[in-house]
Amino acid sequence: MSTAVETLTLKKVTQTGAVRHDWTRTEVRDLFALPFPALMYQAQTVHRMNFNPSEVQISTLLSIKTGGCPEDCGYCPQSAHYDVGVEASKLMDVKAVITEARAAKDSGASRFCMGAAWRSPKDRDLESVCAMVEGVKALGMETCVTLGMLNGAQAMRLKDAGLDYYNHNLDTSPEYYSSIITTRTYEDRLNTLANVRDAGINVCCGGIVGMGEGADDRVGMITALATLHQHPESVPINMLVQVEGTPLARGEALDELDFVRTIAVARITMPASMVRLSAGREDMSDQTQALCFLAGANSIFYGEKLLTTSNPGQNHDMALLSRLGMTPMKV
Ligand code: SAM
Ligand code: DTB
Ligand code: SF4
Repeated sequence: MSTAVETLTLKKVTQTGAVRHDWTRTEVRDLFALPFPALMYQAQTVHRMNFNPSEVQISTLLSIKTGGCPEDCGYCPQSAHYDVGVEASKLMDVKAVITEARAAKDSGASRFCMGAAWRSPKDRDLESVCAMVEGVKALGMETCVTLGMLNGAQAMRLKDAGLDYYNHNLDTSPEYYSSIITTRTYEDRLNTLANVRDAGINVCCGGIVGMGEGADDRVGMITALATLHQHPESVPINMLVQVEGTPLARGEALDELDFVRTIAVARITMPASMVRLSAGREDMSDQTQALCFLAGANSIFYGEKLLTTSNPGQNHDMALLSRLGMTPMKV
């Protein structure tokens, strides 16, 4: 891209500081194509207009219902379609969940995210999840759940229980989606997101990078997220964790700089959203993670486990933040 175009794009993004919902694929493609220093400069500029760049929001994840999922998401160790060795479990007991949340709070997490391997929740299970949300909120933590597809009434029920965030990812571009998942559509995903939004719950929605997608699929994914009527308040960008037994276990690893670029473009196009450096940190060097923070990531999952796979240890993460002079964000 020429310097003139570069400067023009920068002006458009940073002079207004505006949150735009009319991003075109061409504009997003142009951002991805910027020379790395120009891209990082734009991302940093936008980041600093909206956030303290030294602060990182910390969320802890707990799998409240593991495995045995009827969906066939090609990346997921919890799908019943693949032989991964993840043992399917029942929905956890409410008290046990609250004990875990208290421990997460004591270790410094401000948000507790509960994930269930469901296509969509049954009404009786939803009542138990609502009790978990109420209990975790009573500890003074923010709550997030990810339970699969929701209808309008289910979203309203979660809102009544006091839920702060619902995680539901678009995962990739509309075009690549059916290569990864066949048991539901992009449209299904968008419908759930609309139900969550209509219920007044904050949206946590992002995707995965490194699933064998093309560069234009990353453009398509970010464009889909950045053109939602309201941007997700939280945008998790996951690096695929290749799990043996899943169809995506043996794909070619992605250039980590392309992952950093994806974070930067998410930051620029969704300037007021929290961008989460999500799954995949264990396979990343501290230096790559530092680049992600420079690119505008300001949230991480903290704790030794994600849902079924491992995450860097808490001591390692605290040491990394300290080496970078960064601090956990208070709620
Ligand atoms: N069943 C619910 C759903 O799919 O919406 C909630 C749980 S699901 C595990 C939440 C998200 O985790 C997925 O949308 C995907 O983005 C992410 N995820 C799952 N497996 C992953 C993997 N191996 N690597 C990176 N991200 C993964
Ligand atoms: C998200 O985007 N990433 C988290 C959370 N939302 C629920 C899940 C990552 C799961 C990684 C694979 C596993 O541990 O099973
Ligand atoms: Fe099930 Fe969610 Fe895993 Fe897909 S990503 S298989 S819906 S748990």
